[in-house]
Amino acid sequence: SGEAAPQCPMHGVARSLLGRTNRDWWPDALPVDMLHQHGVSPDPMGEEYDYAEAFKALDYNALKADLTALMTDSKSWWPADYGHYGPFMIRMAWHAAGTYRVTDGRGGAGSGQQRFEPLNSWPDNGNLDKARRLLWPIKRKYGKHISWADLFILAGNVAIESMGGPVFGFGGGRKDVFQSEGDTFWGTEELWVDQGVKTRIIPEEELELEGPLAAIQMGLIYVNPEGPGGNPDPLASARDMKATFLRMAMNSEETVALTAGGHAFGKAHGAKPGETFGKSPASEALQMQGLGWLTDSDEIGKGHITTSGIEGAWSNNPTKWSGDYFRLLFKYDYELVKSPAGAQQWQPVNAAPEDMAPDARDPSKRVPTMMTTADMALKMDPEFRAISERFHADQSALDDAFARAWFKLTHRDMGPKIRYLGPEVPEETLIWQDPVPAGTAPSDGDVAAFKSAVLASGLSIGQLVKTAWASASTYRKSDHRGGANGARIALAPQKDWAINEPAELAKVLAKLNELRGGMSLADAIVLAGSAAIEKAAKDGGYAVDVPFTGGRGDATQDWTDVDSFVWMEPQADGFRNYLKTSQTVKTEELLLDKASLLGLSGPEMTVLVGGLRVLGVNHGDIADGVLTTRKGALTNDFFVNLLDNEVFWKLVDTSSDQQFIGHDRSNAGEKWRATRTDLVFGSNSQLRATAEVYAETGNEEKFVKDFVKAWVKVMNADRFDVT
Ligand code: HEB
Repeated sequence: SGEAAPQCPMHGVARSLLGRTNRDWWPDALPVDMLHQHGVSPDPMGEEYDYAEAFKALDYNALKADLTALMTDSKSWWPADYGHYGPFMIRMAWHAAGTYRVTDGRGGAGSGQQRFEPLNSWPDNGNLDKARRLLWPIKRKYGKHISWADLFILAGNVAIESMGGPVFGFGGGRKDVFQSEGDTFWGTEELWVDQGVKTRIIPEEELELEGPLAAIQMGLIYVNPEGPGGNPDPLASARDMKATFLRMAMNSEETVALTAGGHAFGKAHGAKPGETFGKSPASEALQMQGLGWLTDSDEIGKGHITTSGIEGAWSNNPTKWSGDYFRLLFKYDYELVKSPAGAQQWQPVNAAPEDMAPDARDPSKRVPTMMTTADMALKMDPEFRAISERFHADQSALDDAFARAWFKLTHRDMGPKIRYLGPEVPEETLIWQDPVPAGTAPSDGDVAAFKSAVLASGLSIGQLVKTAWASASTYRKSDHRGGANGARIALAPQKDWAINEPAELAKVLAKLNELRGGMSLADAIVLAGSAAIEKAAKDGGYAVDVPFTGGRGDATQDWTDVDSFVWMEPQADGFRNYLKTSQTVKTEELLLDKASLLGLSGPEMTVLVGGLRVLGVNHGDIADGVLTTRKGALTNDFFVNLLDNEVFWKLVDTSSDQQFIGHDRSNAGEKWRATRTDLVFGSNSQLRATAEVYAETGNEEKFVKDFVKAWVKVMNADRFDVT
């Protein structure tokens, strides 16, 4: 694909898992989430609310008509530039979706996060509070039938359509959440972009994007429009654009199409110095009612004055889809100038009057157009330039590329196509949707026959459970990718990941293929794991059924986007006691991160780790954490032995903090070995409290039942076809 190979996303300077969080930025914020402890949900819609059902009852055409009317219904409290809110809505939708990062699948438009801190107050989201407020009457009208998250994206689509732009489709189904997502790492820096925080890519200092991040400075969605750290260097800006957009799952062609297509519309705002404006919504006074970036309530009537500090439109036709962006970019030389707010920007030299833009407030006036340093990158960087020249010469190529890239941008975090709702879901299947052909559930007879065959096959309990885990545990709830459906574990790149012990895996898969008959490999992998767990539970003294839901399909290599699966390779998997190389984040934090992406609770994570250890699924079959003498039987031995007062733990050697020996207090002899992800269940008070439950006399059967429940949850995490 010509893109740089992804770097290990957890490399660099030691840091905590979440870096800086809302508590650091707004220590005085009302701690509403103190009401949502101990299983209490902040979601006022309640358990019985089914968004997909509610969406199906939506009058979709009426909603679109209302959105179309909104675009040109300028409100006195925030007048529309050029009498059209379209560009503003596109920027809002783009910023909602543009936080997505393929590294951990987090960010994105999927849950309406732009309503909450930190995103509602990010410098880069300046004044988008007004865009969201403009949508409120429509949100109120359609209520439970349309989520904010869907509305943001649909408003962007309608905006594009209403200005004559190309749209590929819309899928609804983004269910709102009612609190700030607490699991997303936004960075460690103490300052924001508008406070002069350092830029994140500086080759001379060997600085590169840290961890899963996909933005170049704290508080930006992607790159600094004025150039890296404010330096107006288009080539360095191209470098930053490539790095950040790659992590947004966009290649260079998509990056050029999106940027040029987006900037066909609207203007940048920098008519006054930004310091004269108020604080962000989260920092503003109560009476501002969640609006920010205004000097006082009088300011609100004056409309959109300064946001980025850059001033002007990109084209002479800012509310109409056209090729004017590239026409002007290539027709003129651009010189570096300063906006009234003091920002670095580029202006065409000797622009003809007809190539000037209308004034946003006074259509009778013509004003110069501009380009940001990032826009100049599309002309100055040789790779970008070749793409830009092609789009300049072929408008229909730009139409198609923009429409497709916009659709991908706004739907990338929705997972399989089966999750899309509504009348405008495109027929065409796209490779980034990770398509899986529909499967057929095996009959009860086939299930039973396969289970006995697999248990008699000579494959160990550990091998069977490990393979099922390896297959299903790629799932991440952040962007609904991965999982057991499709059996992509048998395809590149997953089959070759170090964590999957490729040679061993190939042997297991060959055997399962031999035994599965007409059953899909994806089903066979899961069913083999279930059969092994039933056997192990019986050997541990408790016969249980592991519920199995068949019907998974097998994906093909051709329809597997290898480049984007590369990002999903686990750098650690505490459930298999695996750590690829030492990371910037503690190994137990990586376990927590993985559990969070799997959608597990603390007890679910705990019971799974304890069970998987004694079943023998450790990577490379290392002995660490196998705190049992009955390996292969499903018992609570891990918890009993971990919490044994007669054992004390010491580092194996002080050159690494990863491995420990458990010594018998009576003779100091070695009894066990363990890693950080084992000992954390004795060390962390909250995890210890849960570990105690599973070690307690009388809870042996509860342990087995809870393990099976959590196991089945992981096996079925991606079954959008049945749930
Ligand atoms: Fe953009 C706007 C930058 C991409 C769409 N942007 C804008 C601005 C700036 C920018 C600075 C201004 C703001 C204010 O208001 O002031 N971008 C940028 C950059 C980038 C981008 C740097 C990367 C390269 N965009 C983009 C995309 C899209 C867009 C991708 C889509 C697709 N934007 C946009 C729009 C606008 C903007 C539509 C306008 C808005 C208004 O008008 O309001």
